[in-house]
Amino acid sequence: MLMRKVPGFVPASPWGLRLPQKFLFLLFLSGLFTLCFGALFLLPNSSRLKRFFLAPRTQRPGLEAVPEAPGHPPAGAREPPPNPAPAAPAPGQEEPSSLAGPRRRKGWARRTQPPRPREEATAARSGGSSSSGGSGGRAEAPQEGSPPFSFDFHAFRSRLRHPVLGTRTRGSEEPQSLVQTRREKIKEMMQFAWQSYKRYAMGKNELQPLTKDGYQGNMFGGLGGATVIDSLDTLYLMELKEEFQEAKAWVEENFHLNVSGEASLFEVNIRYIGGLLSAFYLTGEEVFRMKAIKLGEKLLPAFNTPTGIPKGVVNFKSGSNRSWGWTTTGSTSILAEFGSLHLEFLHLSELSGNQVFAEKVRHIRKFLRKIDKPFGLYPNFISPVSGNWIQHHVSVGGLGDSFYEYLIKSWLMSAKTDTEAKDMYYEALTAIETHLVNVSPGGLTYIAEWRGGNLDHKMGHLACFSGGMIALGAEDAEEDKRAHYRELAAQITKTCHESYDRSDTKLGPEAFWFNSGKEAVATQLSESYYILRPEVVESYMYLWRQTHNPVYREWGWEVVMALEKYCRTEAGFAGIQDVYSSFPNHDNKQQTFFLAETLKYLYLLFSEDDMLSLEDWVFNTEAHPLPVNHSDSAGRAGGPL
Ligand code: DMJ
Repeated sequence: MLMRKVPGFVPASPWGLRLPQKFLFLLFLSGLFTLCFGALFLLPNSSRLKRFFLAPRTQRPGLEAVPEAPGHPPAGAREPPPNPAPAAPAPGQEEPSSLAGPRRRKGWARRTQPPRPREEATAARSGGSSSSGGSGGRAEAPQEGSPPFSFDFHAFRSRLRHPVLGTRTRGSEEPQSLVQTRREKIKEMMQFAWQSYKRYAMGKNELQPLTKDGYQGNMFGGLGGATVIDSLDTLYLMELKEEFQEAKAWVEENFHLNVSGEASLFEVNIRYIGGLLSAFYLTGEEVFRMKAIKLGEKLLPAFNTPTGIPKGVVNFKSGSNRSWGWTTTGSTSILAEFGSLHLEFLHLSELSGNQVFAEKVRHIRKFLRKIDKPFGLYPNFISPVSGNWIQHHVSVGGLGDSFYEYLIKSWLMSAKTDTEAKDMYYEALTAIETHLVNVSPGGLTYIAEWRGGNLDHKMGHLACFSGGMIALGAEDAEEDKRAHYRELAAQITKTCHESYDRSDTKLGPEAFWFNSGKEAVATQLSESYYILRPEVVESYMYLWRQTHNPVYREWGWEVVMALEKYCRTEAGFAGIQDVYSSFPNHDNKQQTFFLAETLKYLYLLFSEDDMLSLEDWVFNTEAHPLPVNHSDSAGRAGGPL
């Protein structure tokens, strides 16, 4: 309001306003401002104005001060390694993932997502598919206008409690102890296995050491290099730097995902996705993260079933799925297969920002939680269509094994927050102990197999991982059960050692029985083979870490000696057809899990406990280390884990 000057009147302000008028004017102005600003909140989400005014919060303060990540870089790399800009796809190479993060800026990738409006967050969580698990399909790209996702590798590394490779592995002035000499021997075996593969079979899935060529197989949908992917983290861990660089270069240049065959959901997940995830978490190299996510997307059609329980086989070309033909009526899903996705899929969500992966496995968990279980046991087969159990065959060995493993490891990987997994694990273990665990007349504890109430008094080599699993889970059991579980783990591991010790080669058979006066031995030739499997040395490693009883290192060394004597050939390691023969025939296959698991667990058995500390890492069922979801110092958790 304009005031005329009146003689003798002293204006109340330089603008000539009286006090009440000034008050009214300010009131009007503030009302106008409130109205305009408030209107911004009523605009649609995509409004540019809204984004302009409500600027995204960028990185958390203080991240720049995080010190360099500890660890031991591979040859020619710094740690943390630089962030190479993603290369353009070579001709014939796949396009980048729809979930690909942005080209990384200088320094480590950072979690730069601003808080998002509720409806955008919901869309991202559902990944554009129904949450029932019945729709599957491709994970959605981030919504237009939503900020690009990036993973804060540096912050992740700063939250680890121990250096990845431990504190006492480098530059030690100590004289070579027996333990160090033995560890070096295992490293040499890995080097030999890798170099043989590289020489005769590079890029193929497995080495055939007798014919000195490669084997492609049909389990991986046309993907190649299973041995490369399965070896990455073992090479890194053993500081075989040149070899690691060879493997990494192959992944960068030759690991193509535009394949069109039929693949095993389980095998691709535990070997390829697991191997790539570990390689990323160990090195921060973007190529591993990107390939893991893109491959994870290719697995999603397996979940297109009425129940959301995935089928075992996915067709990479058509996106169709099917069950293994050999299962009952050819339409059955296998507990160990659909129950061993949880760890990797949570990490796929963690590293992509897309919740579709986590939703798929959480749905499986909920489904299994609710469904009736005979005597609390989980049968090995279920219909992904009706959701009913098929047959009542229960086993802690093949077909069931890693389902139980993933329950306790989900609990541990969640930094002990996933109480559902914990409860399911201990309930299942109680049922197993009640119905399956037996002691032989000779005093050997074993886990039998259950067929609708009848027991097969046999244990598969695969079931020998359970000593390690029960030891791992013992510490979080109810207090009055801890000692009992430690003892159970030790007894089962001792039985598995007996199955090795009672053979001529000191290697264990594929299955061993406890009947007709026989104990811990195979009863027929068809079960007498050994294919470089890891489960027994896996349990030695966990039992060693828990007890530091030197017997586990002695037993591990017996295996090393036997591998050298009976499985080493001129061109790599091979399985043997009869562990009870002093001159066994070889099987012409150097399994990928020999490099991923057997040699890794042996190496860890002769290393310090803080190398891949169990406080920081869980091993997937192919022995690929995945990090525990530690909160940062401000209590912020890492994401969906
Ligand atoms: C590996 O591929 C995995 O450990 C899987 O869980 C079952 N066993 C083989 C090795 O024996």
